[in-house]
Amino acid sequence: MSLGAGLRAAIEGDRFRVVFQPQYRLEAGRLVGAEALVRWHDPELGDVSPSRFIPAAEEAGLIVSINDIVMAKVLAQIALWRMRGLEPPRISINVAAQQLREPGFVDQLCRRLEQQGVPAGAICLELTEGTLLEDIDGTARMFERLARQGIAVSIDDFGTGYSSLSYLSRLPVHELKVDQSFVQGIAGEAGKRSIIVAIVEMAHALGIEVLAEGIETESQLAFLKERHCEMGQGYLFHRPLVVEEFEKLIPPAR
Ligand code: G
Ligand code: G
Ligand code: MN
Ligand code: NA
Repeated sequence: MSLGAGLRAAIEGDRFRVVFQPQYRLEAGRLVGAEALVRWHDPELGDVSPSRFIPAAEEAGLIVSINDIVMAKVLAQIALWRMRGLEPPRISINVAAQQLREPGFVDQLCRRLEQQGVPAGAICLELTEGTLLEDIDGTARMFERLARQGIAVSIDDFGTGYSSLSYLSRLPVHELKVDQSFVQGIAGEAGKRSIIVAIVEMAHALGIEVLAEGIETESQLAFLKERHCEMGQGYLFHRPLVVEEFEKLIPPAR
């Protein structure tokens, strides 16, 4: 079976699950969020990594459907937590630029939030930088609409794409996610350290917070704290967790 056919069957058969990777404020060590990440177990293919099937889904024109399923699952989960008296931290959801460009995206998202009784501040949308630049004016308009609704936006994999710094000043963005390749180069590569320092300084000059991904060691953490990177996620804290494990980390509501 091809990946594309497998993905179609998985969409039909509701075979996707969502895991949550905790995000921390580095200085205080406090849980401030989580990234929702999709997982796919296929009866024939076994566990397929998103790094394989997300590109395949993009090619097959299925990424919007899959992201939509993830979005629905996350909103339903947040609603369930809130019903049980838990106040989950902000959940970041990966969104394709393609999806953002669909007419009615923001309206539909707001409607779903309302239906589920989930406040806009409970989620954050993660977008990768490359595709946003293709239509900078359209992107700016869309981000402004999201900002008006109180929905935060984060730029994922920052530093790996075109990283035109000037476009950032035109977009209402709340957070930059420093790509893990830079974090993993902290110990050995002066160039990677310099890029992190430059990203943090530039972000702060624009009033944007920074989250580092892929933190695996104490020395990476120490460097990032010293350079005033606000937040982070990575194996040092937790791997992506199934719902039952993640919710144990949510402190009881006051
Ligand atoms: O979780 P993992 O490291 O295997 O993910 C690999 C890549 O797949 C990451 O870049 C991650 O952002 C992406 N990914 C994971 N879940 C989703 C999702 O729900 N939607 C999209 N578009 N990408 C995802
Ligand atoms: O591109 P995106 O930021 O969405 O990718 C997040 C991916 O990175 C997830 O698939 C997650 O499993 C993976 N990841 C998260 N933390 C670490 C880490 O500390 N080390 C490594 N190697 N991968 C990580
Ligand atoms: Mn992401
Ligand atoms: Na990333």
